[in-house]
Amino acid sequence: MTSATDKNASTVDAIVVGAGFAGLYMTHRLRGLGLSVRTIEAGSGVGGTWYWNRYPGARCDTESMQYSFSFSPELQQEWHWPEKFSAQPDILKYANHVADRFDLRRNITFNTLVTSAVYDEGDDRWAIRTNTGEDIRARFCIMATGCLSNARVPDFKGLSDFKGTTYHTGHWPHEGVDFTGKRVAVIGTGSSGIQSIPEIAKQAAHVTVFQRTPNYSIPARNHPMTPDHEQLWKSDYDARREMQRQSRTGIVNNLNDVSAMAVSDADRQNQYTSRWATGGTTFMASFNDLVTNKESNDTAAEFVRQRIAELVRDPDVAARLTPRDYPIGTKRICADTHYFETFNRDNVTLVDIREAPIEELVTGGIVAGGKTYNVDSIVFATGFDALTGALLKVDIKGRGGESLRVKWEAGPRAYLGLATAGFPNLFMITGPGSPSVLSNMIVSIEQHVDWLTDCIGHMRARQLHVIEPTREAEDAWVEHVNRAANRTLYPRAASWYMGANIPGKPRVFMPYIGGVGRYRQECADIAAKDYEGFRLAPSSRAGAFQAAD
Ligand code: NA7
Repeated sequence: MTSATDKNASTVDAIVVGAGFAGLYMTHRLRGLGLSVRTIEAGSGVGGTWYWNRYPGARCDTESMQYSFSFSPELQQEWHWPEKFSAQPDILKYANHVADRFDLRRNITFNTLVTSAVYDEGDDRWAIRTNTGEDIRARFCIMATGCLSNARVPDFKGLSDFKGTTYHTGHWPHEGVDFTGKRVAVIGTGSSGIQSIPEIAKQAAHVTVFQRTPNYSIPARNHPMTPDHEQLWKSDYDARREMQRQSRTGIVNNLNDVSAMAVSDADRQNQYTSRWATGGTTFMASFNDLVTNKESNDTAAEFVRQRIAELVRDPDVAARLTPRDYPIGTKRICADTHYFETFNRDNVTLVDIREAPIEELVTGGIVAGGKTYNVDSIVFATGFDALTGALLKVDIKGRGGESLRVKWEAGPRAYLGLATAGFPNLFMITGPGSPSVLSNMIVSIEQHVDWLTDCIGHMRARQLHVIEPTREAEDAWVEHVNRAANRTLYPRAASWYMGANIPGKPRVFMPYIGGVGRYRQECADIAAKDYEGFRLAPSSRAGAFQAAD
């Protein structure tokens, strides 16, 4: 019999890949169910995204009181967040606290990568191999590998010729980096670039920012947590958590549930002005149709463009920082602290690589538009192979040796974004086809983990040991996800939601935009109808589930 405390066990009920928030909570719930669990984590500690992304200025753009677990009333009451929007070190501290408080480390093997997972049809188990040469067998294989965890450095010509230091924001050195006196290039102006550029500019001798696409960003207006705000949430946490679960994005954002076109120009301007003054990405909740109606969207986009023109002193630089060719919100909107103002500093230069493309990297720097920019360091804030990248990094083979990489060649296909036909007992937490990155990740993680825990509990109670979606149910779900996306403006942007940042990746809108509340209901309905769209098979032998201690 395998013990839940034995992290060296080679046969377990469930293997969880990843010890970020999804992996931690999944481990906790499976153990609560009495299953033996092994959790395999590439890093040397817990926290996932918040373990890896340690770049200067890294901060969550969902408010702290909402970006935290709800499953333990004690945890949510006792934890104190120091700021309105949490900085990465505080979120990592919280992840570590959760791991300790619920004694999860005893299940986790750190510094280990899962390299392959192969379904053994003879035994109805997954055979998992790690880069340390270990083989583990498990009935359930649960991928808690994160949506933005496969960091990517573009394949620039001459990449290895550069002799200075290079960093990727998603793989930042744990000891930090001192840029004092250095000439630094930052490539990329997504969330990571927008958060790190102001911090790097305070320290470095000079920063040259290489921008491919200008971004819409709203001032975060972060501040220390006020006792009143903390109390407001803590005194009413149950009701507020429920509001999060039923909302569109998993965030209580005071959605102004009216079209931007249904109000007067003055009222519309007041709404934007007030949201801009409050700060944060809930700016997008100013009206209910900003991502579905282009005319409405234009009004919000124009408001932000005007603010950029006010914030940036040099009109040419302001023009280059101004997004014009995609609707606001259709690439992930950013929240910043003095991003646009940073371009007023004497030690910051903007290079628009649409006008002056990066030609190559050379020993001393970057050549763009025929000009050489000599730098000591390059920061790649170039993002991730989002949603599918971390899943497909593992060589996953299902029934008949079918490869997930091959199955998903034309884009991901998953029923509910949770499971995929031909791969029994393989689950993805916040996988493609679920709200995932369009939502407050912790709310979506909890919903998936809870649903899955119920599902596995249901199987155990009925002596069922194999679950797998049907191809028909999966096709219908993928169609539903596509239809939902096509009702919005999202497909109009070349975003990582669409796989557009990776050369050769299929252009498919990957997350489900139907909304967190609606998706939760859809998942609940399917479970209530005896897991409609899934095929469940009985246990081939007695004692299919091992007991944990
Ligand atoms: P993002 O949002 O994917 O941003 C990456 C940035 O890097 C973006 O500005 C890209 O321009 C740019 N990029 C990517 N490839 C290249 C090449 N080849 N040349 C020049 N510039 C390039 O990643 P982040 O890490 O900032 O944020 C990811 C998420 O983490 C964020 O949305 C939050 O959810 C948290 P592009 O826009 O593709 O033209």
